[in-house]
Amino acid sequence: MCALIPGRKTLVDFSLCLALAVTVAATVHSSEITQTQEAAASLPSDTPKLFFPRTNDFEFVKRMEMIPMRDGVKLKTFILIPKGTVGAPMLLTRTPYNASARVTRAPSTHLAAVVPQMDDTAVAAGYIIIFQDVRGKYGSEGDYVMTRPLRGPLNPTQVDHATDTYDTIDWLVKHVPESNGRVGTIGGSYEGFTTVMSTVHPHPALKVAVPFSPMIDGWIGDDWFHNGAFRQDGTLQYIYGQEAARSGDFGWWTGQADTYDVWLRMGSAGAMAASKGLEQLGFWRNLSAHPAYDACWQHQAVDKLLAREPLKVPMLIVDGLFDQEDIYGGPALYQALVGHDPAGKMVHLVLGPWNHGQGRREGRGIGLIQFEGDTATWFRRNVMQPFLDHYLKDAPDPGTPRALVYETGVNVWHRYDAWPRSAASGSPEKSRHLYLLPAGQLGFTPPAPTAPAYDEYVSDPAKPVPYRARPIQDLVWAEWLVDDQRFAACRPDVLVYETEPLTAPLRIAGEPIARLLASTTGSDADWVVKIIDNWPDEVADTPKLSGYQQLLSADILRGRYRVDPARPQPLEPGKILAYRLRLPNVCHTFLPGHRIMVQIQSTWFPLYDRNPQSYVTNIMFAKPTDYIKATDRIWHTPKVASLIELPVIAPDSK
Ligand code: PG9
Repeated sequence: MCALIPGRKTLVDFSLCLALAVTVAATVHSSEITQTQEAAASLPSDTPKLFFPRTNDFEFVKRMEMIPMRDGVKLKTFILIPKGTVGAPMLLTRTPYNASARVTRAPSTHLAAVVPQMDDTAVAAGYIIIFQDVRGKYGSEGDYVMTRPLRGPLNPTQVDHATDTYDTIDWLVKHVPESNGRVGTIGGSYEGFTTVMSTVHPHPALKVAVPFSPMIDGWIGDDWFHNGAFRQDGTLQYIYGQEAARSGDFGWWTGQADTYDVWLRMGSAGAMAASKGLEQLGFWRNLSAHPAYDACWQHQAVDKLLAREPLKVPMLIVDGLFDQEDIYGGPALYQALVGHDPAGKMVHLVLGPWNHGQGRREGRGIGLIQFEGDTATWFRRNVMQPFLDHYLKDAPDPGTPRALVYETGVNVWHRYDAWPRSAASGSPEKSRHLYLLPAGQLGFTPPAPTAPAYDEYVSDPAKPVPYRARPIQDLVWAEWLVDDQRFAACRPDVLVYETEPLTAPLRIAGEPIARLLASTTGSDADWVVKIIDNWPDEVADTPKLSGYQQLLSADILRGRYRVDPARPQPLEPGKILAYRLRLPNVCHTFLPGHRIMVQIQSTWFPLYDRNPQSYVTNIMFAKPTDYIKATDRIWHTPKVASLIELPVIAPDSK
């Protein structure tokens, strides 16, 4: 900048120049700093506003769209289109579990690998696969409300899952030129619920729906309660994960490995909720304010809501015989709708040998109980896909039966024209009374007049019966509905009744109903009834099954709802009262050498909260002093006989 030449004048010049240079240097330096600071303030993001992945080698195109709903809210939607596709059907799943994750199962170029296994046959058939975040979750705008009720008394807005599906389908048929303009909805559990909701005032392009294990009635027998007993373990964690943040940023924690200890130390569900701050979450506030089957639950009972609507969309309702989360919903929805379908062309029920989710994945067995091959893949290939193709591609009518049910024990599928079997027209099938008898016996003959009148046990809320062998850990949650019940049979607070070893196979198909005549010294009580297949003492081929007490069908009833689920009442201590408990559907053969067993108990912990056994207004907020021991009696005299209505069917019944 300065050409410095030494000399006097030059020196002056030099010093001037030096001063100038210093000034300039200082200026340059400070300007560099300023520039650096400016650069730091605007250091551009490494991440572009829009990224265009190079996916030339993918066998599909993945579009991400924000689809507008009628109220302006946009829902994030992934549309996966096989390359080169023309005139393909669209299969839509609406999820609260992150659509983005749902379409990235594996890091692969193959469509079948990136979408859930549930869609395997649809991918093979060339379908366009679509996943959408429901409003308020993950990438979708709007407010999240747990299993958002239909517009009406519980939902004053103009939008619900039915309208959101309608608006989505309307957009899809106009914006996906590769499609044939026909849509099917599919999904399991919560996604099964949204699938069912899609059929309410459906878009004309919606041609078929396949709900797996849909959540239908959260109070009677699906996720939240069973007959009023609160499914605390799992529900609180679920609400926390779903509602604390839009994107599931908050996860539950405990410092202990066995959830039995965790819940027992905490006391009540309300105390647990308070310890984690759940009062901040809308659904917990709602649920804990409505422990009874009041209008809040009745207006959300999807089977009853749909029964009032015209049946417009053919539905294949799929559930698992051992579904540990939504065992009630599928059969209940089928029973509610089947009357609207005299021709047997619109509503079909599939009951597979599956736990929650297995029908959407692989179904070879649960725990030690094995089935014949991969029953789930077989079902999707041979039943579900032809059903979809018929409605979405004009493929020939595959003649889907009204009910397709897997018979465990002998491991065969049955195509039935009615379910339960006793509902078949002119059916000779009738439930048989299986009596609880003295001395732990179980039989089809009523108790004798001379027999002792009752069996009793002390139910102590301080030492509740675990619902499975401890330690109770989430890892094997999916297997517990076929667990070996020997851990419970040996407890003094569990009554055990069983037949002699059978000399001939005994088939049951339908809904068992427990009819207990019972009394308690408390003013409230829970009654748990478990039907069990007790394997022979020695099973040579599978020694681990020797003497195995395989749970088949079981449920719980909260005594206060005995007369009216909407209006709980204290029980009169000491009085013999009648309880009727519908048990989950069964289709099973007890093989020769096996015994039928029934177990009865009054706690099923910590899955279900403990009944304090002294009547309190809201059990969720019971105080430690409310929990008392009670002596419970099961009566079995000729006049006061406790029994199971067992849906026995003929050996050769087809
Ligand atoms: N069983 C879960 C669920 C369904 C509906 C509401 C809440 C939970 C599920 O697996 O999605």
